[in-house]
Amino acid sequence: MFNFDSSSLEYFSLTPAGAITTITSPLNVIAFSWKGHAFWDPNFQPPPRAAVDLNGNRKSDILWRHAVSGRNVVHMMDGDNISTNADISTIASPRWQIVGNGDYNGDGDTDILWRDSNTGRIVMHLMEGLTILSDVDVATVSDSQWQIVGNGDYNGDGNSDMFWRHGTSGRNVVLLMDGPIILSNTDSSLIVDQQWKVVGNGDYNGDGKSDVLWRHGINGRNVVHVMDGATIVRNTDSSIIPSPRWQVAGSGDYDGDGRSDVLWRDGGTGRIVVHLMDGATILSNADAAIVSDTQWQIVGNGDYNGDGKSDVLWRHGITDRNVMHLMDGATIFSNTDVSTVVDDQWEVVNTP
Ligand SMILES: [Ca+2]
Ligand SMILES: [Ca+2]
Ligand SMILES: [Ca+2]
Ligand SMILES: [Ca+2]
Repeated sequence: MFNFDSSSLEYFSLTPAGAITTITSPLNVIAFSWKGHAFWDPNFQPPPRAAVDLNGNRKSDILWRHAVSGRNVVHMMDGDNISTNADISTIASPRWQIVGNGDYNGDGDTDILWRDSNTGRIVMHLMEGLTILSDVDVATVSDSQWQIVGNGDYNGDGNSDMFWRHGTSGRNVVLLMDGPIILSNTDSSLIVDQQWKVVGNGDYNGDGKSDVLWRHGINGRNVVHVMDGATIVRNTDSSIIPSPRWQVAGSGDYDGDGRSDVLWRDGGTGRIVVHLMDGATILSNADAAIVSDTQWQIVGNGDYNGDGKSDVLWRHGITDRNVMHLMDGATIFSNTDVSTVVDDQWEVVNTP
């Protein structure tokens, strides 16, 4: 019926009543679309998922928790604009802490993982926008030495998983998840030296599976474990940054090449440096800014404007201003006040 040859591209549109109109398209347009969804574009790639994206529109949102009232509020973001500001739940007991924000069931909407710090009970809230679709027990991990240090998708099946580290034994365990169901629970490594800390979870080599960035608190070695589920495929030194003043303040894909990068901050001078990564290799090392007032803290790394590049959310400890840096690699192309949330008991949830 339709002839999509390269010399005379055609597309059609559907009216609400279903009538089809064919149109011979000019060059360089998407062949046809329906309800905003493009079809027949051989170059079409869905945009990457964004961190902390409760409504699945590929733009990160901001999840706030109030330490006293227990209110949990979402700021749905469209770049530096708050498009929706709404309560999602109230969980008054301060024992309940958010320990993970991942898309555990792979439906595109970020879910919320809670842990009762007394009993170790773990509960998952599967989210759809502002709605808690289900509230399910996952497990009880009563030994509080077990901490979740990562919520990446380590096996690349589209469902976020959990990376646990034990604070005395040094065991590191990957739980592969399907929603609240633990598909597998496997020891990944034993790293007894507690100076080794997980400081980043991202897909540093761009194979669709989250990897783990380790930093040693004394010798300053930074090591990337390229992961395939619980298996360490490669274990490679990336850099040595001995000064403990330098800390990883963010891990996201700041230049949008499909590989996670690392944002460093010197806690003394406030210098911000972005390492664009390819696995353990630092492709580029560029200064982004100097934010010398250490009351400014990075509280979020997500793609808030949906351009495929991670951005940075700052909160000031005294003025309570919240400022967004929209990023393109190490370049801050927009620096805008998002809001002022004056009550210091409000904290941006920023899980590993
Ligand atoms: Ca997974
Ligand atoms: Ca990877
Ligand atoms: Ca990148
Ligand atoms: Ca962005």
